[in-house]
Amino acid sequence: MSQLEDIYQAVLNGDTEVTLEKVRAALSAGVAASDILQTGLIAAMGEVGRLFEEGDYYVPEMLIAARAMQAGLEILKPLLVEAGVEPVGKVVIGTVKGDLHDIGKNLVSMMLEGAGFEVVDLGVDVAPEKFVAAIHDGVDILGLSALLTTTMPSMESTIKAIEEAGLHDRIKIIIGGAPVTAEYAKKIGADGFAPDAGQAVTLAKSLID
Ligand code: B1M
Repeated sequence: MSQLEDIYQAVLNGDTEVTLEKVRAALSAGVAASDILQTGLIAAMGEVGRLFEEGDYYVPEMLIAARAMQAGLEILKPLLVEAGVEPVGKVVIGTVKGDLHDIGKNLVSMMLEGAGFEVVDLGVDVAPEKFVAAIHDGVDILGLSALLTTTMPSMESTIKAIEEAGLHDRIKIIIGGAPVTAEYAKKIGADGFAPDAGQAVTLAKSLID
């Protein structure tokens, strides 16, 4: 089995110790951090989702797989993030109300930090009022993440709350998460959508230029 397959399997088994061991071994053998992320960790979470849909995995299995992935991600973080010297802009980010998924949002935060943005992460299950309260002078971008079709409407209510507070003309709002699309972003009045963490960085940079 290749090193990336070992990592994939360890996450699928929800085995944090083995995930840590295999990620370290792959790095020592010279495997690129980005390959470990995409082909090992992210691919495994995709399979976890598929197994959950098929009824072969339940919430506890999803949760322990997510923990194993996050442990692996912690090792990769310093390698994926090459901190910029001067912040290029400030981003407030969070997973919207009702939604507890944070792996994708954490990845987006990490990549933004790596690209030189200052990031204020409000966490998960963030109510619209909390997003509004976090928009101070100096904030350039608000990032909203949602992984559930049932919490996508929280993105719309958050944008509405930002508009009602008269803050939308001061910031750009970007959204993302597995069920989110560019069409949905347009429909709810967001300024942009990104399908993954890398493209979130490109989008954020283009919006502050
Ligand atoms: Co949940 N879950 N989950 N889950 N979970 C999904 C999302 C699901 C698709 C699984 C499935 O059925 N196949 C399904 C949603 C179905 C739907 O809405 N149509 C689902 C469900 C149903 C649920 C529960 C309702 C299950 C239950 O209780 N019966 C429950 C809801 C809890 C809640 O939130 N209120 C639930 C719970 C959980 C756990 C807690 C067990 C765990 C989360 C742990 C955690 O996050 N700390 C979990 C997990 C792990 C998943 C799957 C398996 C993996 C998600 C993940 O981390 N992916 C997921 C299945 C899947 O997505 N295939 C699933 C890896 C991550 C890197 O990708 O998050 O997509 P992603 O992020 C990407 C992009 O989307 C994008 O960039 C990221 C990096 O490239 N992106 C942005 C994300 N945010 C962005 C923001 C941006 C820009 C880009 O700008 C601001």
